[in-house]
Amino acid sequence: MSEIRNDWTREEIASIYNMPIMELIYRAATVHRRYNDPSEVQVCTLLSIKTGGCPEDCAYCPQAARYHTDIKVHRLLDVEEVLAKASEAKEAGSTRFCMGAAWREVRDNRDFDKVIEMVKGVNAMGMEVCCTLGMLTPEQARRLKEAGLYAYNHNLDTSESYYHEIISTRTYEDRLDTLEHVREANIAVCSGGIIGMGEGETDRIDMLMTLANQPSHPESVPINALVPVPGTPLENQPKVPVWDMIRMIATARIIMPRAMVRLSAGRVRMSIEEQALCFLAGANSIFAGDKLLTTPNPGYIADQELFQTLQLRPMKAFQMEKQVR
Ligand code: SAM
Ligand code: DTB
Ligand code: SF4
Repeated sequence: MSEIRNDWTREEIASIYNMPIMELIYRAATVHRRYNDPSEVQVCTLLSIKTGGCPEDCAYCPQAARYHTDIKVHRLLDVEEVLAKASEAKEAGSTRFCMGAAWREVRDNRDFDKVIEMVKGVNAMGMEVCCTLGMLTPEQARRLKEAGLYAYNHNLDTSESYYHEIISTRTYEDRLDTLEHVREANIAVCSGGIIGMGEGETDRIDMLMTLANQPSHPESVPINALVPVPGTPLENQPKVPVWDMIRMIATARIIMPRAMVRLSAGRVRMSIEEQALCFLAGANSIFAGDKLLTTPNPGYIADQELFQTLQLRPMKAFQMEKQVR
């Protein structure tokens, strides 16, 4: 049941997702142990290098210019400032540093030149460097790779059929095209989604199917619980039940056994016990630091307690390179 496959059917994934929860956690934990060291968790730090003012209309996003949210908008940070933050993150134990920009797509301008310098600088510190900058052309992906980019985050967010309910300013096909450009440049793909946006179970299953049936599995799969931000169209969405997060994580783990499954946005509303169930179900990566891009995240102290209580160890950098598929 747990070999690496890219031909999962909707029915197979649905029957995994809907398994009795105890059985599901047990099966996912079993797959996790076969392919990964369950005591290791990758610690990544996020930094918003350009915040707000985005022309897109993603219904969940506080950074879309058209919604009135209470965020501190700023233009692209300077290279030195970003490298100083990366060095702080390294000191605090992060092995991956991910820089996010509120762009629809990358443009070939001076800002992109600056991002290239940031990538070179973080790479030189010995951290895995990741970016999430919106859509990329094949040439831009190659340029990032040359600068030392390790991974690129570009989420599918939801199923193809629910996508237009959430975003109207681009298509699912646009997303898949960028993922292809990233893959072809030999950059590790980081792609996942968000739950709690009013989608149905079949949308969640379809999204996982699309991810698992890519030509190769994403190296990492972030599972985000919607952080409802006042001023966005999804501000009143109810909290995602932890059991739904566990089902998503466990299913992702079973169908993509070697991927880093990241317990991403939403940890701030979860107890240590709830997060423990997510790790048991196969999550092996988190974002650390008191801020995600614009919203709160458990801080350093809380996560130290989490690691100590659960007796987990932060993973070393570049461990996945051994397993290039
Ligand atoms: N602009 C680029 C893009 O959209 O690809 C990169 C930055 S964007 C903020 C990165 C990801 O953050 C989105 O794809 C989405 O999955 C996640 N995200 C944004 N707002 C969120 C929220 N309120 N709750 C959970 N995840 C969110
Ligand atoms: C991902 O899947 N989650 C992170 C990262 N990739 C870029 C972003 C979460 C953002 C949550 C909302 C915010 O802080 O602005
Ligand atoms: Fe812009 Fe990305 Fe936010 Fe969409 S998710 S509005 S593209 S920053």
